[in-house]
Amino acid sequence: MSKTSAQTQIARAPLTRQFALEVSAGLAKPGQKELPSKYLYDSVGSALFEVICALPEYGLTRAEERLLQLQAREIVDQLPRPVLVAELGSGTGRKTRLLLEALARWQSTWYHPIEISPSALAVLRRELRDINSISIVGFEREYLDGLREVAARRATGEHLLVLFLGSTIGNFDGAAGSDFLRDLREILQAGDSLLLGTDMLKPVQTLLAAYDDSIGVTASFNLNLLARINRELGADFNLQQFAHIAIFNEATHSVEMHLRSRSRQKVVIPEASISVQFEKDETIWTESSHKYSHDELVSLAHHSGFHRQAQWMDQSWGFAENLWIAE
Ligand code: AVI
Repeated sequence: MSKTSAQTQIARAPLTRQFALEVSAGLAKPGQKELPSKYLYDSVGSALFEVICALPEYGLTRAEERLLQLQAREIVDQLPRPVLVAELGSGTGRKTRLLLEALARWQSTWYHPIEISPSALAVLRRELRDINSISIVGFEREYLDGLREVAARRATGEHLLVLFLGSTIGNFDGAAGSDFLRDLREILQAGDSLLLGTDMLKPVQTLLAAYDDSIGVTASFNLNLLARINRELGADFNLQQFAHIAIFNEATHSVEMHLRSRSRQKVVIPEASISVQFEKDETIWTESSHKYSHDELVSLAHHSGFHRQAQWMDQSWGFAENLWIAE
């Protein structure tokens, strides 16, 4: 083994350990088994997510791109100056570029993507390096830890703009979304801004098609989580024995992705030191994607300590870009 690969393995060990612990806790849960949705995004899952964004049934990403194409200048013109930009989760940079180019018209800007994946940060640096007047310094951290670092770097009089695009906030389960926004607000100073992308409630049929597309990309994205457990934790999930399902939970206004066991079966996960029994039709809950109403956004802003400055809506899909100011 080369020195570099030995070092990489040592660095990866705690991450694998954490993955094993969370897999074991989720699958040993009494009642509904579950797996954390953040583990959908290894390199295969991230590539599949890119394909999902291009699917005709999944209008969310295109809607947000349309909005930013039309409104980036107007959004940026509402911000206090000078402004420092932090982004939670970096994506491919396509949407961010529109905002940074609009900002570059009137100031040179520090841009800090915060992202736990080093490869995603590297892609972003490459994609955005040609924008004049933008200096990029990324942080390989959990969202709020990274944001604390950015906040600590601001110069006196400089405002902070936090970008949280793509309705990623909708993937926080239950109250975790509003708790997260409250914690985020605590890091900000009054007058700082948050640009929050939110996917809106829409007909159930449209939602179910978006999360269970006709060529099975979302199914592969979901099943890849079991394949990842096989690859990284030595498990023996037979992928043919699980089916992807998407359901709309009327009580929580969320689309849920599950993996349904097609038969009664046992799966062994050596690196997590467990074996798991599945009944026929029992499911593993892998992701929630919350869909927002106007009234909910009003109360979410209020309860997390923000004033709603402006909102831009893509009516054809139902997606909102919300500009909130810390009170
Ligand atoms: C990243 N996130 C906003 C996506 C969503 O729509 O909730 C993840 C996704 N899951 C299945 N399709 C897309």
